[in-house]
Amino acid sequence: MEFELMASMMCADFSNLGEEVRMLDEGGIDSFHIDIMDGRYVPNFAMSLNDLRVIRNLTKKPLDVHLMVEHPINTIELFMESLHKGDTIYIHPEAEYHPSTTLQKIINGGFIPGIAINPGTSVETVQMMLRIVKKVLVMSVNPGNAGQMFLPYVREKYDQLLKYKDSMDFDIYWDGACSADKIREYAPLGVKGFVLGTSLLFGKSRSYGDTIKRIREMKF
Ligand code: S6P
Ligand code: MG
Repeated sequence: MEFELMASMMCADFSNLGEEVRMLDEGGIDSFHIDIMDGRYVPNFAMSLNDLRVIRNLTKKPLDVHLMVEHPINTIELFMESLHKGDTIYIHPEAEYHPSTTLQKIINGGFIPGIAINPGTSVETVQMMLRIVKKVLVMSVNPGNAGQMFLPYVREKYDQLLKYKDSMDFDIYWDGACSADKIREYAPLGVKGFVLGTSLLFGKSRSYGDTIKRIREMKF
């Protein structure tokens, strides 16, 4: 079974960032998930432009940029200038007056357009955008922090999106409280990728490479 694994870099050890990226890269991670926060759209600051630039220069693998900022249209060019074509940019539709304009800008820049859907946002609210984007990042926790509890009511949203995804041509990604049992359950149903944070990858006694291998072999 094919599925992608992304490392949530806000959970990495920033005192040793170069080594963290190297170990994840060599350990077989598919891409690096970069949580950008502005302290307004979410009540936290995780990573910002300089962190993204450093990581972009440390690896050839794709970056997966999750913008948790108000009105990303105002600053998106700074991010696009710092990325490689083919990297992914997710916006939160609630954070933008005209999310379809911002998504079009992402497409025109040569990046993969995505939306992140908060636990409290319905699929119906973002229905038309499903026709524009290539990726949908389903938040299984409220945005802003790592290490939170899984919110069980989001299961209904995964079920709904799984029904739409083939006819509308987008892939579904999991973000938040991703444990091994969730991958075991949802990868066979068609969820394409999983963001790994403190629940499964970081702060454990196992090496990143060992954890990633075990997840891929479903030996967890
Ligand atoms: C949350 C952020 C996520 C977290 C990730 C952490 O605002 O978008 O990407 O970093 O969910 O994973 P975990 O396993 O600690 O919940
Ligand atoms: Mg995220």
